[in-house]
Amino acid sequence: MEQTLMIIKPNAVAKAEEIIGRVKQEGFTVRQTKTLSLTSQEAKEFYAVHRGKPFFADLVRFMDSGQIVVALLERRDAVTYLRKTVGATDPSEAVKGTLREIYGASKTQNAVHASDSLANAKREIEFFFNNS
Ligand code: FUP
Repeated sequence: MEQTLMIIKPNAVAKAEEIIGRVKQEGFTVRQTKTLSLTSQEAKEFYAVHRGKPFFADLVRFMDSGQIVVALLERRDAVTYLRKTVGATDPSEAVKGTLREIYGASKTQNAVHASDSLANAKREIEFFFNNS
C-alpha cells in the first residue's frame, strides 16, 4: 500500500466532507486528517519549489488565507491515482468529474493539492504529520 497527501485548499474547505467522501469512494483509506491554518512562512516552505515563479506570491497569499484540511491517504498506486482523481492544475482544463473540475475556481484556487511523486508524498506527509 502506498501513501499520499491531499490538501483541501481554503476555497474548498466548506466541501471537505464531500471531497473526503469522494476519495473514500475511489478506494482510498483515510489514515489521518488535520484542519489547520498555514502561516505565510509555512506556505512558502511547503511551495518552496515554486519560489521565484510569477504566481508564487498569489499562491502563498491564497494558501494562508484560511483553514485547510490535510489528509494522509492510502491506496494501491495512491500517488498516481489521487492525481487522476484531482485532475489538471487548471480547473478549466480538468476532466469532467475530477475534483478540480468540480470544486476549483482558478489555477491558484484549484481546490485540492495532491503530491506529485512518491518522494514528494513522503516529504509532504512529514511536513504535516511528522510521522508516516
Ligand atoms: P499541481 O501539481 O497540479 O498542483 O500544479 P503545480 O505543481 O504546477 O503548481 C502548484 C500550485 O501552484 C498549484 F496548485 C496552483 C499554483 N499555480 C498557480 O497559481 N498558477 C500557475 O500558473 C500554476 C500553478
